Amino acid sequence: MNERNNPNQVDRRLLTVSDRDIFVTVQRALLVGIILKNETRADKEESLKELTNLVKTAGSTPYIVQTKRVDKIDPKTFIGKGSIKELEDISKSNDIDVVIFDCELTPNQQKELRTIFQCDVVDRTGLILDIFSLHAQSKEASLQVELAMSVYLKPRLAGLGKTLNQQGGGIGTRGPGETKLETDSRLIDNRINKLKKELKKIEKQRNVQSSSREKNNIPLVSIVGYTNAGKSTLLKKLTNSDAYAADELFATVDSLQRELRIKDIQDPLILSDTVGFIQNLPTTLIESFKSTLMVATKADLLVHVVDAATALPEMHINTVVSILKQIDAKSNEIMVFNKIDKIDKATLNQLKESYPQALFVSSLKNDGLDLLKDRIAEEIFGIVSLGSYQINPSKLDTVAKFGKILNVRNESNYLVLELEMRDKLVDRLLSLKIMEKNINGE
Ligand SMILES: Nc1nc2c(ncn2[C@@H]2O[C@H](COP(=O)(O)OP(=O)(O)OP(=O)(O)O)[C@@H](O)[C@H]2O)c(=O)[nH]1
Ligand SMILES: [Mg+2]
Repeated sequence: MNERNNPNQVDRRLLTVSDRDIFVTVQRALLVGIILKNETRADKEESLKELTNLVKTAGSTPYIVQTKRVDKIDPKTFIGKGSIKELEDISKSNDIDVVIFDCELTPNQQKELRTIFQCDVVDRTGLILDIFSLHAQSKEASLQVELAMSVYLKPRLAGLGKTLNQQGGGIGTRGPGETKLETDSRLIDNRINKLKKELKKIEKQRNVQSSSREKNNIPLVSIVGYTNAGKSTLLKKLTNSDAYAADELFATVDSLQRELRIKDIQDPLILSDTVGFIQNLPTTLIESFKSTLMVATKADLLVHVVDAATALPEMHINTVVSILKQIDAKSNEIMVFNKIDKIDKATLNQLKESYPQALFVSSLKNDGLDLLKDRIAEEIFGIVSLGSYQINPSKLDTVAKFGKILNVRNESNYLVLELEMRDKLVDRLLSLKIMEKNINGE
């Protein structure tokens, strides 16, 4: 299992995307949900619940949760004067370390609110970036997060660089892993360019690997879905391998590939796990993680995992569909509702009625996974059908690897085979001229 820093450790208590340097054992967070014009409290409930989980994953304590209605966004402070006064009082009397807004703040709004509250102020994007930075394991993911954070921080640090450098580290200056984030805005551009170059190099290596997979006709199946849906657990169970799974948001920020073997098929498949999606996933992250997300774009098949136990499956599905569109991933998709062990029969039946094409599994309990494997095989290799084909005798072993030979008849210089084989494998062997249709129709 991957080593993961324990967010409960003292030195893990700080949000990285900030320009302050406060050391506290447990960051007490005040969470602010925002209801915009034309939105209802119910609309925002799930988002706020998600924000609470994000804050916990980042290692802070969601101490107080407030919801504010914003009919007209104040360009200077986002929320109106009355709300500011209220939050300021709450923040001071409860010794709040960080105020976290469930929306995107402009750099100026963030700066202004920070001055008013006299504590750290972070928006949803900053919080998500922070979690990505805690969870990045591979070199590529670390560089991608650092790039996203640098792009995010650049306008936020304008004019603050000198002061920060003098403070010498801490929040906002710590990047993923051991990297120290550049805080001098004059130097950020150089760093951004360097990161982009390094990532291009890694992307090139990745392209070499993927073209060798393509040359060898090894199909790629990519698991996609909302964060915490159970993607890594599913990959682990399907391939009997190790993948880090945890009840955290964005537990996986790297892409992981494993070989998947399907009964009766000699050809392996590559199954890939990847970073989860969330509503309002920061565009800077999508940009920076493009090469990781390419795995979904290049896939021959997408396995879209949905948490069956979530309150809003439709919202999760729509979010995933819209991000897949953004990254131009348009392969066929199997929708898989996971965690059915957590829901009652009535809910399960309701989901089955609403999504008749979907599969319903519990990765944890190994329930429904064989059916899923069959469906993957069907999508990739087609259905099994019976046929009669002619081959050169030297090709018998090769053909036997792809299907079940029921009968062999020896003709003067060729063999006639009766065989059961999946459609797409038949097409492949025909196009490679390894076998041809038995024209006598026997
Ligand atoms: N009850 C139940 N829990 C599950 C099931 N599958 C996964 N989980 C749990 O759900 C949590 C998230 O699982 P992961 O596999 O890490 O989810 P993920 O989609 O990879 O999440 P991210 O990488 O964070 O996007 C873990 O605590 C798993 O143990 C399931 O079928 N049933
Ligand atoms: Mg995962």
